Amino acid sequence: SGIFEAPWCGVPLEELKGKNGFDSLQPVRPSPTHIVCFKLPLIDGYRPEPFPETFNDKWDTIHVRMPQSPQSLFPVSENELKPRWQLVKSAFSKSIKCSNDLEGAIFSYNSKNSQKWSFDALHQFFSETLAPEESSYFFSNIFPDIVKLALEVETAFKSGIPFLKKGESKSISISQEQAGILLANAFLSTFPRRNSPTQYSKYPTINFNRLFQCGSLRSVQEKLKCFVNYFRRICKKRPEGVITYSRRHINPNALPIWSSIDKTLPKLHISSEGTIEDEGSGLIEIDFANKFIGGGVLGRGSVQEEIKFLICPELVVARLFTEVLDDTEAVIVIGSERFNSYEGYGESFEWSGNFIDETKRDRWRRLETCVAAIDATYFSDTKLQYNVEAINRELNKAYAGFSFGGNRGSIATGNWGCGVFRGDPRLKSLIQLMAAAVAGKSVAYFTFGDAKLRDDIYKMWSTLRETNTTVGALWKLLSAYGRKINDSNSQISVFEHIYQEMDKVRGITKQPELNDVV
Ligand code: AR6
Repeated sequence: SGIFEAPWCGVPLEELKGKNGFDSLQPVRPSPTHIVCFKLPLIDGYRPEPFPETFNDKWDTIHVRMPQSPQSLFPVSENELKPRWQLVKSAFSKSIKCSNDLEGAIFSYNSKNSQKWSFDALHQFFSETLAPEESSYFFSNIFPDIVKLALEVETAFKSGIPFLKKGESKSISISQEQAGILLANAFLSTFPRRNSPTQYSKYPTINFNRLFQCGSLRSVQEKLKCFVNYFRRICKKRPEGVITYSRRHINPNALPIWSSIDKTLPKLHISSEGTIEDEGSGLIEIDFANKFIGGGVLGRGSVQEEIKFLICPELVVARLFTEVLDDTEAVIVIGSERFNSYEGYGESFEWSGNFIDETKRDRWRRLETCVAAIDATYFSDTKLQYNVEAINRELNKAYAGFSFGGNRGSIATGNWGCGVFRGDPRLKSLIQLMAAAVAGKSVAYFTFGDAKLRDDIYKMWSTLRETNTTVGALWKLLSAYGRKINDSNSQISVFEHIYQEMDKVRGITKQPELNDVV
């Protein structure tokens, strides 16, 4: 390979861009399955205004319990309950000058249970990570605005935010400003009952107190920089756009019958360089998710999903209302903005400055960005991934994340499920191509530096296209491989198996030649 050789194969990326038709992906129209928390139509030159305007508190199991709810009570002594929101307001009416003050304020309205550890990561951030003048700048200039933002939840959400529950297909649209208000509350850890290990065990954590308690990990300090930069930015200039969060549930009887799909694999761009969020931006970006959306973003992890959520903090809002994902479910977020640049990965993750997102907006003022979260299976025993049940599960999951907005758009993906979750990228690339074929979408695949993987997948894809191998035929090859690998001691790889089987079929259709017979 010469030095001028391109790092990619297949169709050029430009050919896959600009075909998403963002307006039609998920229109912003209020309905029983689409809750819109701002007034429509949006008026040019004005920020979105909250909707509804009349107060209608929702304190039940199908709505987020909001911090300002009068029904949220907190024991101040053995036999006295007080509205918790009053405690929050009074905690922040006092001046907060350092992380100890902040810890004290947050503890004043949180149960003893969530105070088991001290906020060591937070203290380290303000005493070591930031320079003294940066810390004092934060507490005098940024923090008061975060408090102000958080307290606006009273006017910004007068009625409930529904949960996106298991089995539902439902969307929530909020303004970016409302997202900021929710995140400011998460930062101050005001969401009631969300720290209890049992009550909301089917939901991700949302209050930041967990992150503040996350020890002395370098990457946690870098996470705090991401959030502080986000708050600095939105407090200085309130964002004016809107975001749609959707949960998609595919009914079992609406799932593809994989063995009988007669489509062939879709167009592919495959590159060993570039990332989903940079080169893939503008496409449907796949989030290599945890079934608890956002994974360890408010804890210790900093791999693909967490990093995406750190550079686009509005994605973290999905944790507030998204119940743990089931096998045929995905979350789609349209319109989230990127605020941060980064370097490194995992333990070496670092905030590397501000990021100005110049993506244009759709007719509902959403940035034309789309993230589709799908959680792969974690394989402690990697052999199990080749079982037909496991393959079907991943096919259906990918299909849930890819098959929206009609037959257009392209998927930006890569080694989904093949890092922390230990999957085989050669199998997973085929699974994703098969799901994209049924969803009618092209694929941009980033191998994250692995040129051999790029070449292997490209060669396989080319062979399957040239032979017009259908998704159904490929599914049969894969399930035969699953049986072979589990019933025998065969060490053959999935790609070798496919080539061998295809050669056998060719051998049958070909007229046998003399030396073949001998
Ligand atoms: N662009 C393209 N490819 C990437 C990128 C990127 N930005 N980042 C990583 N990769 P992993 P999983 C490649 O381990 O196995 C989280 O905690 C790289 O080759 O993040 O599905 C979630 O919350 C990497 O090894 O995804 C889940 O709990 C591979 O993608 C869990 O991890 C897989 O990235 C999911 O683990």
